[in-house]
Amino acid sequence: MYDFRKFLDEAAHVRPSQRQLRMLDIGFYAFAHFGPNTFTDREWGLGNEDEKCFNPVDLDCDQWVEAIKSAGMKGLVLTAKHHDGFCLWPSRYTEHSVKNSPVKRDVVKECAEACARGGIKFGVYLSPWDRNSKYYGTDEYNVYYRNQLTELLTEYGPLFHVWFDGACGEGPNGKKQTYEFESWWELIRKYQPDATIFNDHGPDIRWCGNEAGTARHSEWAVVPSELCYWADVQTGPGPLADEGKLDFMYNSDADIGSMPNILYSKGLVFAPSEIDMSIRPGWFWHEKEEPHSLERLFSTYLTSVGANATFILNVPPTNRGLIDERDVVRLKELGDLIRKELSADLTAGAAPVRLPYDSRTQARFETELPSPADIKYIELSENIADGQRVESFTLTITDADGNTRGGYQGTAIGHKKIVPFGAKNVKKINLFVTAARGEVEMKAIKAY
Ligand code: FUL
Repeated sequence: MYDFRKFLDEAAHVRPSQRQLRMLDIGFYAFAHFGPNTFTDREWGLGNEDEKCFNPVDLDCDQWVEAIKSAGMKGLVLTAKHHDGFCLWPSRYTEHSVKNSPVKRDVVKECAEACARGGIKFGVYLSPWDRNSKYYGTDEYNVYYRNQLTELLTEYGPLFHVWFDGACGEGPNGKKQTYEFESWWELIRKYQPDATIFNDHGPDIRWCGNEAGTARHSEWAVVPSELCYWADVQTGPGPLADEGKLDFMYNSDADIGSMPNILYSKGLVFAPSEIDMSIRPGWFWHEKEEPHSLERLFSTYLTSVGANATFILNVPPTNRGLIDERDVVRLKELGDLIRKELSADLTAGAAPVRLPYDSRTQARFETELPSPADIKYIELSENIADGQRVESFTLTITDADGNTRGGYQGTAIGHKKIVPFGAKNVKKINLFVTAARGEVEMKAIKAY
C-alpha cells in the first residue's frame, strides 16, 4: 500500500546543499551575452565568422560592473563561448578566439578582475553546442570541451555559477554531439566546489522552462528527480525522462513541485529554479532594440527573487564593449525601485512568534511591528536549510484599532516569498499555514 505519511515525511526533509543556500541568498545576478553576434547583429552565429569582426574598441568591464551593481545584482555570468564557438579568452585549444581578433584582449580575465574589484561574483557560460569546432559530433569534442572548461575553471579565480545551455544543434560537419554532462560536473566539483551548476535539469539550479522571465505560480525547490535528474547522482536520467513523457510537464507552467505532481515521483531532489530573461528582446546587443519597461523588470523580480527562485538578468554589452546607456539608466531605475520598495523592514527584524495550534491550520505565526505603519509588501521566509514545507497559507493583518483585514491566499513559500499587500496603520501580521508537509519553521516575516 502507498505509505502517504512516509512520503510526506520524505518530502519535508529534502535539504539543500550549502552552495544552493548561498545561491538563493545571492538571488539576483547578471548575464552578459557578448561575442561575434554583437558585431554581426545576430542571435546565433554560424561558426564561420572572421575573428577580426570582434573589435570592441572601448571595452571597459568596470563600466559593466558599475551598471550591474546599480541594479543591486551581486554577480555576473559571461558567455565565454556561445554557439558560434568563438572564445572570449585565448584558449590553447583553438585559433577561433580573441587572440586573432584586433583587440587581442582576454575578455574573461578582464571581466573576472573587474568583478573582483567591484566586489561582485563572477561566473561563466560555456556553450556545449559549437558550430565552429571541427571536432563537434565526434568523441574528440568531449575532450576539447573538457579542456576548455578546465581552462576556465582553473585560470580565472573563484567562480560562483557555471551555466550549461541545453541547446544541441549540428556542428560544421552536420553532426550532433552527445554531451558527457557528468564528466563536466566532476570537473566543477573538483576545481570549483563552491560553484553552483545550472542546467535545464539541475544539478544545483534548474531552468524555469522559458526565457521570458515567467515564473510558475509556485516555484518549488523540491521537485521530482525525473525532471531534475542531474541532481539525482544515484540514478541519473530516469526512464520517464528518457521517454520524454514528462517533457510536457517540465515545459508547461504546471507547478512541478506541488503535491499532485510529486505524489508518484521516483524520488525527490532539491533544485531551485532560476528565472532567466534579457533586459532587451534579444540575448545579444542590437542597436535597434530597447530595454524592457521598469514595471516589467520589477514585476519579474517579485516573481523570481520574491518567489523562491533566483533571477539572472541578461545585460548585453555593445559593439564598443560598454553597457548601452539606455540599459545603464534602466538598471539604475530598477535598483532604485527595489531599494525604495523593499529595503526598510517595518518589523525591525522582530522574530515571528509561533501561536498555539488551531484546528483550521497546521501552524500559526504572528509578527508585531514596533509601531503602526502603512505597508505595501509582506515578505515570508521558511528555514529551508531544513526543507521546504508550506503548501498553502493565508495572510491577514491587524491594524492599530484591532481590525483584522486582508486574506491573501498563497501556496509555496520557501526561501523568500514577497506578497504585494497594501494596508494602512498595521500593527500585526498574521500567517495561517493551511497545509504543510511537516513541521513549519518560519525564519522571517517582514513588512515593507
Ligand atoms: C539559449 C541560447 O540558444 C540563447 O542564445 C541564449 O544563450 C540563452 C540563454 O540560452 O539556449
